[in-house]
Amino acid sequence: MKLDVLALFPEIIIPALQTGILKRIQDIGGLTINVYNLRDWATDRHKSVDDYPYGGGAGMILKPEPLFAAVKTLNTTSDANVVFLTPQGSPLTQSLVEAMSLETHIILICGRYKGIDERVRQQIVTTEISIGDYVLSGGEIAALVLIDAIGRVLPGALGDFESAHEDSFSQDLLDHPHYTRPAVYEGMEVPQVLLSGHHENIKKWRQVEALKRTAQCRPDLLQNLELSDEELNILNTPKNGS
Ligand code: 6GU
Repeated sequence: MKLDVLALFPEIIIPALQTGILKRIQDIGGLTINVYNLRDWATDRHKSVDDYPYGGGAGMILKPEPLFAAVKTLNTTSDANVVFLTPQGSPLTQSLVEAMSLETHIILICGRYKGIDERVRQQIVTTEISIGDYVLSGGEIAALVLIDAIGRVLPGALGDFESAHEDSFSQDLLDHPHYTRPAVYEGMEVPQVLLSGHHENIKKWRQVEALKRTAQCRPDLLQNLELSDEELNILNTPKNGS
């Protein structure tokens, strides 16, 4: 996969791409990331990328010319998914991340200021994504969130032991609790079943805990699920539904 990023502050993004799993996936050739400064496509002698909004009001708007020119340069085969990161976009979810991880060329446009000229949205943007219901000062951090989420599900990014299949959300539930040594820490014990070596029981315990935790912390996630009678039973049993 190739990822081109258009940003006004590339320096926010570049260092994060050189660490951990994002570095590994690039090193093994699973992902090529280029970060560009939108200002390089500015057309006037002041290198301006923004201008005042027609009709007045507070805040500046990203001008159309640099964005049209940049996307024309980068989208050579005209088949890229041109993604605009904006609080007005569709919410980013793990299923959207997984769908995007199958694409071959993504261009990320990081917004700044009040927004972008509507003609850019209509003519060249193919997908609009928000990373949550709050406002960031720019799309760079949102782009990093998206790049990280995509990068880690690409083949080879995670080792066998950290496989993405067991992630939180991989079965539309939050993750179950985890424990490591010692078995007793300051009087607090690790649940006995995890020490039992009984794989079936451990699996069952984890499923129950994931379900309970989801019911407690994110009941909204359960609305979208078809729960089995057994699962409903677990949630309706007072000792479980704690
Ligand atoms: Cl993608 N951009 C900005 N500026 N703010 C956001 C966002 C994106 N997603 C949530 N808030």
